[in-house]
Amino acid sequence: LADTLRGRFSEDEGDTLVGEVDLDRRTLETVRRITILACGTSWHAGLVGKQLIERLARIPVEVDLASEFRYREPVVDGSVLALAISQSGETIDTLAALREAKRLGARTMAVCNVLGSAIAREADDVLYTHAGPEIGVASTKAFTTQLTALALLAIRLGRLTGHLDAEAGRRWLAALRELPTKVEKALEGEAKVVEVAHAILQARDVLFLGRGPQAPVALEGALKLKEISYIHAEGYAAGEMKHGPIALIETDLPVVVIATKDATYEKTIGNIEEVRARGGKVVAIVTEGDTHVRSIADHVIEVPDCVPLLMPVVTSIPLQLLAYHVADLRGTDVDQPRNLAKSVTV
Ligand code: F1P
Repeated sequence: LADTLRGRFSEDEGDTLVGEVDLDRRTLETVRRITILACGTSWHAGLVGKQLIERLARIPVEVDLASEFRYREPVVDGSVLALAISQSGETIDTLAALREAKRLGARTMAVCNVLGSAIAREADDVLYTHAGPEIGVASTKAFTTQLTALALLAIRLGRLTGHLDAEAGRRWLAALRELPTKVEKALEGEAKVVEVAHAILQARDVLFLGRGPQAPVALEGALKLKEISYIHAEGYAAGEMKHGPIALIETDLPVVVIATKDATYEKTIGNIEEVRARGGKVVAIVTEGDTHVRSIADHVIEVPDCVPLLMPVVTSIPLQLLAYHVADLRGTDVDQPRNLAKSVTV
């Protein structure tokens, strides 16, 4: 994280991405819409990126599954900025989607971790995450650094569109700079995560719920658990519960709810109560010091507070740790899960 953030600020302007992305006000005037293209974990990062860019820069963003992009007729032209997100920079579906967007006239940009990778080479601009090599197949630090890079991009876009003034830009940057310390603090909660891992070890299914910025984190928490522990897990935006998934809740089903303190807190408490009323076991990820959720959840994992739109960087830490410990206790190979490749190139 610290490497992602290093050297990207110009203090006076509250400006970001200095020397990385060649995107000026004039170029941006032609951009009416951003289309994010990504697969898997990177797609989840894109869903958070959409919320960041729309909030900070007021540019409409759509998030496409890169693996689907070629199979429809996307409305893309020179007014679109196609933003490919890929840890490896080699994912074939993301590369093909980027090429297709380029063919249709879009300006292109990539958020990649691997220097000189195919997607990084072919995009007009690259924002490297500098996360270092990912040892395991499942993306972990790639995800948190993608979120950080997308926040930097959103701040930059906000400054260019004029939606963020210099003071607001500085505040967002200050919040970003605090993230490495908050992540360290979240990692200190590992003992509690191990306890939860023991509690859900025998589960056949696990649900993950989150709202607003935490909805994509719920999807990511579920993906991590399936990828490395092979437990069936599903993530949902909490508001979707009553539209179907609530039928799945039965006695002892573990439901991981991200219930940190933001504007959606009260609504999410409502979901915890719905789960409890049906006998589900609630594992809540909460803001440090929250006593209310502690009184209604079966397990509570605390994380330090920060700006809600940056909070996914912090809340994803206990979920990654949970997947890791469950997998480790079940004896699966956490670095090389069955059937998965680090770069999906076919
Ligand atoms: C995309 C991805 C990863 C996942 C696994 C398979 O990779 O879906 O998110 O963890 O490695 O590929 P990338 O395009 O981000 O490299």
